[in-house]
Amino acid sequence: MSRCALKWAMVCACAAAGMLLADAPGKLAVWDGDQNAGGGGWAAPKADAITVAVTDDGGRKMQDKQLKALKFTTAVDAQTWTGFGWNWHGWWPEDVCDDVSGCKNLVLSMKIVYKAGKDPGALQVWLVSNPNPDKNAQHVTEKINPVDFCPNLVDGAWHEVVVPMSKLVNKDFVPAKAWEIDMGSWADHPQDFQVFIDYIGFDNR
Ligand SMILES: [Ca+2]
Repeated sequence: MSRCALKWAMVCACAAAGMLLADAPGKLAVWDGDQNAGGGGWAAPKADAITVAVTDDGGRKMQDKQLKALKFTTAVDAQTWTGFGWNWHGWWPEDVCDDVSGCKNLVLSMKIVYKAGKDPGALQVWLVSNPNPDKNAQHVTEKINPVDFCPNLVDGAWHEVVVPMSKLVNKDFVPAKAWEIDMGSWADHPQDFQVFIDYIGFDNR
């Protein structure tokens, strides 16, 4: 059993909705919309047209089955920050989390589409660990640009983005208490795009 799987098997105090895939030692899927479909999200800035939702509109197809995905929709003016996040536990109960401390990589299945000339600007992705019980402390990883790990990410097709945890983990984030992923984008130009995320997981490849 890999360390990632072993760690997972040993986690008792940290109740989790994420499932270790039986056929893939060391692979931890925390959200896929289908098998592991819990959670809740946020989107910013606050506007009716800026939303985060679980949808089967735009998700991947597998053997004729339309799979569910997260869909973040945003449209903002030039020089405006926009972003969203998904807490795969829905922020409750207050001590819930997943132990990803033995995992080497964050793995995302993503698709980004945009209106002509309104592409995402400087994308950032980061993880958040459950702050309980020290709620005043920072619990956020380093922010990485997913395009650095997948140069074709904004071409409108599905991509698997593999980010080494070593690029994310810092002194603030607690890998044993992971519970949320966030993404933001800022640009000089207007932005009008959608991010689909079909899978959020961790592995040891
Ligand atoms: Ca899915």
